[in-house]
Amino acid sequence: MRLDVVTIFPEYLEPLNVSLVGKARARGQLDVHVHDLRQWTYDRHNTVDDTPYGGGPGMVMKTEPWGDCLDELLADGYEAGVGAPALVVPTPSGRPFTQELAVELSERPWLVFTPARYEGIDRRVMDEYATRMPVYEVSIGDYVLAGGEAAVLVITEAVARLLPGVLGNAESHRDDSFAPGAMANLLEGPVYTKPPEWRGHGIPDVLLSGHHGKIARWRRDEALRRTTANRPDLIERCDAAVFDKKDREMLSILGWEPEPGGRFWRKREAVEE
Ligand code: JDK
Repeated sequence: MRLDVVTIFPEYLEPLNVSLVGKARARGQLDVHVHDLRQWTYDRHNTVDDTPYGGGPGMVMKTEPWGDCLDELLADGYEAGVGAPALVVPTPSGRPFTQELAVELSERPWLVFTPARYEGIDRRVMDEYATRMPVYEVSIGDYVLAGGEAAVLVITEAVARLLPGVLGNAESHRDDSFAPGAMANLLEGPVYTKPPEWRGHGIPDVLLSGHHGKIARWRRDEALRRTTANRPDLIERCDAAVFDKKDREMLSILGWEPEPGGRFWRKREAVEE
């Protein structure tokens, strides 16, 4: 897979040389090109921003450097025969970045990222490139970053680990918690390793029992417990059909009640407010 990143802070993308993504690059599984947008400015001050039409606070990134840069690198990739590009634009107003979208992006041969600064990029740039290729405007979460670079690192890491041969067998992602079509999208429970006793904290006995059925049940109960505490929306969203008899027992203990509609509902206890 080829990745191009266009930014005014190329050094912000240095983490792409480290760990999983860095190794995928070194192995030739990822072909990453980071570009400095200011190379496509032609004035003395390398201007990339200007004041917003209609007024208001902040500055907006100008069309011309983005257009000239993207035209050049798209021509370069087409010449190299990379395949169909897609544009990925981090923005707080984008569609949520999910595991499902990570899977979709991982199936494309070529992603071009345009992390912006200031208040974002003049709309006409996305309108122009949307006539030539898929444009994904994505948000990595409901908080406001100072720019799109950190979002590119997040998206790249989530996508790269899905590429064939990037993750070893030991860390296979077949049962990722958020994998689309997972039996139920539950959070994972806690994990433990040696030593068996640390600062007075032991390991739950069941994990030392060697009883695989009981271990699987315990893990599932812990997953239900954690999901209830941290992401009750994931339980509310589940079709009740994904829960077996033992799940239902645990859900009942956790305060969930089955609804006629085939979902679970939990009255929030006053003590949690
Ligand atoms: C790319 C610039 C900063 C700051 C306007 C937005 C409501 C108005 C942009 N998931 C996520 N969070 N943040 C980003 C992201 C921020 C970016 C850029 C991505 C480029 N910024 C910025 C303020 C605004 N403001 C919130 C009020 C827009 C992605």
